[in-house]
Amino acid sequence: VESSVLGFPRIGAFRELKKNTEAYWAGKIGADQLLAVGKEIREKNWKLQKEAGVDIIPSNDFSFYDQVLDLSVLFNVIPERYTKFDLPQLDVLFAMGRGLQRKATETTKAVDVTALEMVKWFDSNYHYVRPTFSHSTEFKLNGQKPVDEYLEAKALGIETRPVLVGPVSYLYLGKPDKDSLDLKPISLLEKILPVYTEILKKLAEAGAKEVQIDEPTLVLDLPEEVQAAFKTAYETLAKAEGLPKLILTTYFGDVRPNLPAIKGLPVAGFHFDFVRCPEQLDDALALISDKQTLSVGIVDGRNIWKNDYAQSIEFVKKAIEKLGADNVVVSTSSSLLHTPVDLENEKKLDAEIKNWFSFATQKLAEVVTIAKAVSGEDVSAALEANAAAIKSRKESDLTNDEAVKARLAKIDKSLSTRKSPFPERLAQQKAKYNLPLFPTTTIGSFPQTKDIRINRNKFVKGEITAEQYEQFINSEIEKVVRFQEEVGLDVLVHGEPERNDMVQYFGEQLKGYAFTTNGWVQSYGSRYVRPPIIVGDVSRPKAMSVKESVYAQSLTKKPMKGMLTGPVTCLRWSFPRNDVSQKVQSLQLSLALRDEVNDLEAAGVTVIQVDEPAIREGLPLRAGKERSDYLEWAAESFRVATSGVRDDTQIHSHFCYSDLDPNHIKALDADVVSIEFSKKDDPKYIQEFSNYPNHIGLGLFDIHSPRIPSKEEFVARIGEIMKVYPADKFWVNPDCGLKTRGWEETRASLTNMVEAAKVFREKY
Ligand code: THG
Ligand code: ZN
Repeated sequence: VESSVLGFPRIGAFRELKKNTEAYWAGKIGADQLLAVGKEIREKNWKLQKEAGVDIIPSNDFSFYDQVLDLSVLFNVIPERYTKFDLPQLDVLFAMGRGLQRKATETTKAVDVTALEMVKWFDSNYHYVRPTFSHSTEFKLNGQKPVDEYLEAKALGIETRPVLVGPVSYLYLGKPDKDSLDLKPISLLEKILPVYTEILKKLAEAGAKEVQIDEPTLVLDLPEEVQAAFKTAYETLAKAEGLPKLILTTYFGDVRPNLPAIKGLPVAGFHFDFVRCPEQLDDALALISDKQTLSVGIVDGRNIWKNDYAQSIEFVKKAIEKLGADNVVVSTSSSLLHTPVDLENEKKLDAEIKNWFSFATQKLAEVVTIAKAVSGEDVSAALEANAAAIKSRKESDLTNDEAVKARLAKIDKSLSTRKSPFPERLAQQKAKYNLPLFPTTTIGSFPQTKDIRINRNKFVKGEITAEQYEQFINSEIEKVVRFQEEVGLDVLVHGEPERNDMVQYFGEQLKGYAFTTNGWVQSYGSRYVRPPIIVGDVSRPKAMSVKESVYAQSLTKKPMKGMLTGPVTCLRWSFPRNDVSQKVQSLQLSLALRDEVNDLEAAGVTVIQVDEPAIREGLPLRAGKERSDYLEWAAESFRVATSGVRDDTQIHSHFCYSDLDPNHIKALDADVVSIEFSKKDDPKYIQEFSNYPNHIGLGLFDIHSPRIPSKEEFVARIGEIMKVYPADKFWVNPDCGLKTRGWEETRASLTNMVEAAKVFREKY
């Protein structure tokens, strides 16, 4: 039985890709050097997998930004606005991913272009750049990245299996461009198949026997025409001469409802994610014909827990019994992109806990060991060590806290309901804060400067004292407060200089969590996160944010927002336990946060924002009971965290990605919400949100881009929104936190935003 891996992290064991990509953007290194770093990372990854004994090793899983964006560039799905500056292809790619604004020089034109939309990759914390099609899109091959990388591996003596996102998923995950809103991307299927055929043919000519073709949309509820597209796509490809074998690969969920769409497709095999949905095994086995293989995704690509070998071996054996050893492959459930690179680089983890974990590098050995075990090879030493680790975790005192369990059992309606309904709260809040119409605010974070990072590192390393660090943080907070007063914002924030990533920051202060020093995972482009790990029952030993917020409030008469991350987001952006339900983990977090919210109020910080940016990504991928249950416990968790306060305490919340149904947001009963909105071009989204009963800020500018919108641009956008939106409910704010931006851009953008708000105050 062969072993396979669907994709390996491409960031480098020590974030080499980030460091060099950002150096390239800053003009500090040239394209050649960046390309060389990419090549080095690929080589390391391939060799690592080869040495681990993996039989089927992926190629074209590398990307300088995003694998979906790579495909858009490869297929020439490049809106015209990116091509008119004569940029080199690498810069076109980055411009599409992050926008580009650049003054003219003697040799280059001025460039000013916004980024394409960035969206969550299914229910993960990875983001892809959304393909954007218009009637004028003409598919043709731009270069041959997959072939180049295949040949690069081959030159190293390593045979690989190239990975491509498949045609149906690629189209369905895209959207029409502003100028072609009536276009349904899936209608482009016939037009795109020739370029798929062409690139596949080139791969075969280069020597590739097999290609992993990812169709993860198969785990979604699909409209009929999309279901039908699978047959068209794969029958067309099967008819083409000289293509490699295709392994139709799904992950992140349950394919069963879409089985009719892929039954009998002329592909060489299928891959299913049996970590996420072990229940689909029987149906998967029934689907496979005697000429096809089943790739059994059994090593978790989304979490860091050691695989339970005994369980996995038994599972894979069931597949072998039905299909025979030659037709079964042992694999990761999804790409390992979503896991940190190497557990060996964690020097500070408690040894007992560390022995429960497995990062991408360790997972290579896991697929290999399981494949060997089911092939009858003697791996007894590995099996014994594994069984001991699984047992140690199950029986550990570190995971159980009776006090937390008892408190959880007592959650009831009274704990999850505000004292009065919104209209009464609003009246009291109006009287207390006396804000103007079109109140302006920001989402919470301000630029995380080099100086902040340097001081944080010094503190972590013990090079400065806690007192010196606190003084530094306080001086940063004061800077941010003065800045906001100068710019004229109405509701202020302290800027979060003390936090690296908020989820990591709170995770480090909660009991029941473990955290890494180097466990980075790509979130988008050059931005990575270090998810903390929930290992046991969660509680809050002491206040986590009160000191900074109280200090910030002491500096100003304007309202200061306390800033917290909500329970669902803390859960989603951590590696969760797999031994208790998500609901239990979320509610445990909600109790810890409730204490923090109440402490903030008691300390005089009475505007409190509890962010739930990840609430949308947590939504189960399919409609049904699991989804309705999720919506219920997610909302309940938020309300448990925020309902302990007085009516005149104003609860804010924030969501990245406005794809969330306004009705779902309503169930949280926050007084004011802000959502990411600047890249929503379709007016129907504004319409959708206009019935939201409480107050709302639809994000007015993209914080992922260095681009500065002018006052006129803000006025135009607010004007558009005011055509359907009641003025007395509307808040003026950016899309999201400003931590990834520089100070200059921040000052310019916020000044223009505040000026625009003033225009509307005059008008209404
Ligand atoms: N935190 C976490 N996940 C997230 C976000 C977040 N997912 C969605 C959204 N915000 C966008 N993602 C990111 C991820 C990382 C960063 C910004 C937005 C970021 N990372 C720093 C970097 O790569 O330079 C490292 C941060 C650190 O020092 O810890 O800025 O906010 N969990
Ligand atoms: Zn956000």
